[in-house]
Amino acid sequence: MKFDLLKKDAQSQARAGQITTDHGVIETPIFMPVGTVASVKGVHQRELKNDINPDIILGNTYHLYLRPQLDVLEKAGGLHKFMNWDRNILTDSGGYQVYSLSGRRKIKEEGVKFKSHIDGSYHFFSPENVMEIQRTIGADIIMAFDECTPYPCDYRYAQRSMHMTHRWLDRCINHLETLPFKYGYSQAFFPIVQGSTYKDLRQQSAEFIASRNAVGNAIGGLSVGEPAEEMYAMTEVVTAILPQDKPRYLMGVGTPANILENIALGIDMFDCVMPTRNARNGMLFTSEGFINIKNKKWEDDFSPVDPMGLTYVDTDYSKAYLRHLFVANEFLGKQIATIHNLGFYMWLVREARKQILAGTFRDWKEMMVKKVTTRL
Ligand code: PRF
Repeated sequence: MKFDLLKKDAQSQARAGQITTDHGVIETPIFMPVGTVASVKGVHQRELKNDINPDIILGNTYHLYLRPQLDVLEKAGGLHKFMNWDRNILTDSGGYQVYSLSGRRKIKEEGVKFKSHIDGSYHFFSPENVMEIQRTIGADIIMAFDECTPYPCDYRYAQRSMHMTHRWLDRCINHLETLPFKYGYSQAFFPIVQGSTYKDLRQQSAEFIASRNAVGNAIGGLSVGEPAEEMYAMTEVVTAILPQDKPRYLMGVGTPANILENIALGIDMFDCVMPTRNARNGMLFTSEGFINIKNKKWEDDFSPVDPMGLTYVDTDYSKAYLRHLFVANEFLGKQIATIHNLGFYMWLVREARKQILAGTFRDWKEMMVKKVTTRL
């Protein structure tokens, strides 16, 4: 994997860059649509590629390990072939999903014993077996196995957890060295900064992670319920320490405003279920603000879903029609809303990149944050 930093904004920490892997180029800042179980929910790969057009999508180790399971993925020749997606994929390590999804879990130095949310069976994740699992899934970027602390989190717990995440990181690195690539292309490995909402822990963690000299670095443990201002404060502390010449990935973030603010703080990569999950609940993001399409006020509004026309669904359908689909609980409503929201998120990061390259990012960002936080 290669990262070229193309431009640094003069009035903020924002950056425009380019990541190159064996599955192609990723222009940064980037938003990665979430395809948890080898599917971006409700979206055909053809639409994903032709209409939404992301350079990279995300999959989850936790889910794919439980279903369809590794033997199927291995027989398929890896996740790209299995799901018919020939661009980049990143897999999260399960270091977040075991805490947020699995019924019962027990965290020890050795690893985490957890109960499947599907059938209640027990499983064990360690830094070592999670590296093996991610080799078999075969994403282009794979993540360290970490512990994502909850919010709020007392200082002692956050400190102990951070040190364990650091020890787990070295176990991931040592074990990866013994594991060859499986499918003829390489995989980049990103470690994850933790440290909850404590500035000194975040500093320590960022220094530790930077010292391991990985090709890219991630920030975890944020967007777990803390106020946005605390998230931004932590991002700022960490990006000041992480190397400039490596991409920075802020995991599980966020709203359009969160993304813009974190781009301004030097983040290059984002993922979040918000555009897809909220779409299925009838919430649409637009460049003028967000709307609840189920609202009665759209009942006879025959204007396009979004006059910007970022994706074909925006102009092929009216708000009144889309509202009807939601009220009638038709699949098609969720599908249209998902394509729309992903189209908007992709536009947002692409436009941010253009503004960074043009030297106009900060003023544009200030204006956009006001718009995207408006309820229409
Ligand atoms: N760790 C991992 N994945 C994550 C997170 C984390 O802390 C978060 C936190 N927002 C989202 N996804 N491994």
